[in-house]
Amino acid sequence: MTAPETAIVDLENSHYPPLLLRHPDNPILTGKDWPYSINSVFNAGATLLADGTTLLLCRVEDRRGLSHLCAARSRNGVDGWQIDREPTLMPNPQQYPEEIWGIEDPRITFVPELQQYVITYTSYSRGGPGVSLALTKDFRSFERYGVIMPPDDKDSALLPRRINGYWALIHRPMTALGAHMWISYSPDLRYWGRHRLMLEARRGAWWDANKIGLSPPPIETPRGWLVLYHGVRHTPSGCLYRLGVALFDIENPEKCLLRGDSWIFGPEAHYERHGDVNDVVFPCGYTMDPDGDTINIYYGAADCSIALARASVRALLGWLDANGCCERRLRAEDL
Ligand code: BMA
Repeated sequence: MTAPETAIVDLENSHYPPLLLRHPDNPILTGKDWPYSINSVFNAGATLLADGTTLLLCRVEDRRGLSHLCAARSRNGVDGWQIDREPTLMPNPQQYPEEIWGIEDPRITFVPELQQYVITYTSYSRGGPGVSLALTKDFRSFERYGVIMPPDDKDSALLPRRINGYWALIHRPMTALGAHMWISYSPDLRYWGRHRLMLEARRGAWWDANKIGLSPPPIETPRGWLVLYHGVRHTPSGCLYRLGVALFDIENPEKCLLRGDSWIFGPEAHYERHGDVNDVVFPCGYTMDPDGDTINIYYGAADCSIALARASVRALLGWLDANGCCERRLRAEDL
């Protein structure tokens, strides 16, 4: 039997580098900040508005257990949040029955061609979670396209531009063989096809065995699409949500170039370890600083609050060069 080609951890360097640095003010938003009664706020999409304001589209869970989305705006992306006085986007089950149990986990992509933000979010239907899409120019009025990927599907984001003439959507359907990341294409954002497997959950004891999903929308770099994804480990005391990183070809985003073996960020701080759901870090959005390298990653912590961690794209790529390997080779020997 040949030894697997996974990287052997160099004992001289066995301390994992801190690639994501938590903000000292974490958590930066909690239910106590909200202008109306809620249970919790977490898993927020993020974007920079034209005037430099950071906008978070937060998942807010009420005391029925149902979620809606609410916008919070800040000049510096850390504090001074102006939170909408009322829900910004409510489920509308009369017109969109797939939203009967709420809307969750938005990802925001600004699309220059449309001069609009495209939001993909989970619509929680009787049949399970599906992917819905809405467009907005200002996060005050929204054009809803309804469900674009039927249940059971979630963890979705649109790429900001067409690939070979087609819009590209990353999403995570559940299949009998596991929960893997897929990519699908559309001429008009409504009709989706050419579904391709993009990244597979590993198996066995791996941190990202059986169930993975896209975290924030992919980050476009000169080397390719940098993708942060979450892996879910089932343990006797519950699930552990952690983050991993992979790189995909810029013109052919279903082609994985590098995938890290180790997770790069996991629940450690008190607010990540303890909450409504313990041991969860769940980013749904990032913003890029003017230096073109620093990313501000906004993540839900323990399904109870929103926290911020900063990372360098250059450092993430450097880490992947040192620790990643080609997914296709790994797939053949690992599955
Ligand atoms: C996932 C999603 C997230 C949630 C996480 C942990 O399946 O539903 O919204 O944060 O579980 O509960």
